[in-house]
Parts: sequence; C-alpha cells; structure tokens
Amino acid sequence: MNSTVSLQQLIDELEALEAEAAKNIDSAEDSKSLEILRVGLLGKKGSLSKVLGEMKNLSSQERPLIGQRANALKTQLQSLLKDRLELLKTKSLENMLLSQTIDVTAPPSGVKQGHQHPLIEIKNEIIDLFIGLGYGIAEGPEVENDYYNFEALNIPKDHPARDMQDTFYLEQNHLLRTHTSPVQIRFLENNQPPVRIISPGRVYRRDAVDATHSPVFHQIEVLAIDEGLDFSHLRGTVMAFLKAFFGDLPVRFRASYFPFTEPSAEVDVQWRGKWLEVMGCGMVDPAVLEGLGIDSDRWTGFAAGLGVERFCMVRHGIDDIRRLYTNDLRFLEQF
Ligand code: 2U9
Repeated sequence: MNSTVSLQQLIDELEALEAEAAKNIDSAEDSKSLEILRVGLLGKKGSLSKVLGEMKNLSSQERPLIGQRANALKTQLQSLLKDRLELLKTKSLENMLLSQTIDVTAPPSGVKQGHQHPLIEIKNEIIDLFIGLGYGIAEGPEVENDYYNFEALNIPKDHPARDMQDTFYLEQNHLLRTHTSPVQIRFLENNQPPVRIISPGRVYRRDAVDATHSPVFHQIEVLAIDEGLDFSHLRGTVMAFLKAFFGDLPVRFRASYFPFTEPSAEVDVQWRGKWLEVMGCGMVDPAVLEGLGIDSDRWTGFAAGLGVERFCMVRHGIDDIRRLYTNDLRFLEQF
C-alpha cells in the first residue's frame, strides 16, 4: 500500500518537475541561466537525481516504471535545453546584426557630398523619358569612317558638313563622328525592324568655341522604324517628350531640310517668352532604309536629334556653354 503511494508521489513529483522545468527553460534569457538550470535539473545533485534517489522505497516491479519515466524526462529536458540555447543564439546573432547594420548609402561624416554634373543629370533625365516610352539604348564608336557618318545617311559628297572645316578627319579615312546617327546605321545592320532606339553620346564638330558652340558636345538621337509610322507618330512622340521635359509649353514645328530625313522639321519651344530651337526631326528618307536593305514600301521610320547642352542651358537658364566644361565649383555647386 505504502509503496503504491510512493509510486504515485514520485510520478507526481516527476510531472511537477517537468512542468516547472519547461516553464523555467522557456523563460531563460541567456546561456548562463540555461546552464544553471541544466545543473539544477540534470546535475549529480539536481532535481532529477533527487527523485531517482527516492526510488529505493519502491518495489522491484515499480522501480523500472519510474526509471523509464525519469529517463524520458531527462531526454526531454536535454532537448528543451538544447532548443532554447539555439533559439537564444539565433536571437543574439540577429540582434548583433541589427545593431551593427551599416548604411552603405550614408554620406561619410565630415566629407562633403558631391552630385552629378548638371549636363549628365539632363542626359539621364532625357534617356529615362525615352526608356519610359519603350525605347532601348544603342551605343557605338566615336571614331568612325566616311561610310557610317555620311554615306549611309544619304549625305552627298559635296555636302558642307563633310568639309575639312567642319569635321575632324583622322588618318586612313577615319573621322570623329559629327552626330550619333552612325550608331543607328550600325544597329540597323544587325537588327531587323521594328526598331525603337535612342543613341546618346559625344559628337565632334570643328566649331570655333563661343557661347553656344563647342567642338565636342553631347547628342541624343531617336529612331523608330515600323510598319505604318507617319509624321503624326513623330509629332506625338516629340510633343510627349517635350511636355514631359519642359511642362506645358507652346511647341512649333518649322519645315527644314536634312539629307537623311524627308520631310524634315526644326522644333521650337516658347520658353520664358522667347521661341527657342531645341531639336530637329523628320521621317527617315527611304533612300537611307533602302541603302540598308530595308524594304521602304513596307517599313517607314522617324528620327529626331537634340543637343544635351542646349536642353541643359534652356532648363537652367545658362547663357554660356563653356560653363558646362570648366569645372568651376562656384558654378557647379548651384545645382
Ligand atoms: C538614321 C536616320 C535618320 C537623325 C536626326 C536631326 C534630325 C537633327 C540635330 C539636333 C541638334 C543635331 O545636335 S544637333 O546639332 N539633329 O536635327 N537628327 S533627324 O536622323 C537620323 C538618324 C539615323 C538612320
């Protein structure tokens, strides 16, 4: 009788021990407290050993029952201790990572933060607007030859642009490109229409330096070739672009002439009360398409060209192009 009570008592003790231990392990906040708990529960003089020590009053049939339960409890507590330790380690690693996060985008303390050059900012803004309209970017060499810079663009042999006075000629039929149009010619040699590309880049002309001319400047040219493109698509694209860049300004198209487009137009915007010419455009001359093996009965295209410096000067009210190249910080820091 006495031994039955003892058995029940021991079972109760083990259960109480289990509940208490689980609660304590769960609320331990560091590995040190866990170690203290482990020794107190599973150590030689720990709670579990104490319960096992009380087994001597039990009968030889009862002892294995408590032995088995005590062993199961030991395994269970070991696993609870291990899980809690792992959880605490993960938590402490996470806290460490959070507290040691470095903001790699933060400006270094004490060092003045710079910014993009206004010309590059405007170039990127224009590129982004055309990317938004679905255009891709094409690039090509600045050192070109007569074919890509002039001939493929229907520019006749006696055209003034070909003059030694206007173009920088290099050795062996090479020259510095006078526009980015050769990039589009190269692109059309390697890609079938439909095509929608812009070609941003530096171009070179033998201009005397003055307030509005520089021997090197930045162009962005636009080219779209597809079935059924006509002047309304060109006009719609130019208007959408100018509206996005300048806002709601009056825009006018004036008839003009380029060897590579027909019809051609110059585009003006009314900016602070004055009409300013900002870009040229036109329908790609069928002769240019045919020269590239593109069937001009099926495909038509439009093209446009602009000088980035001009857009930058109009946007910021800069009156002298040389300000964009002289790296005077008193000027650049205004942007
Ligand atoms: C291909 C066919 C046609 C490119 C074009 C212009 C009009 C133009 C000037 C703007 C100011 C040059 O920087 S600027 O001086 N450009 O007016 N450019 S159409 O026409 C092309 C290009 C490629 C195959």
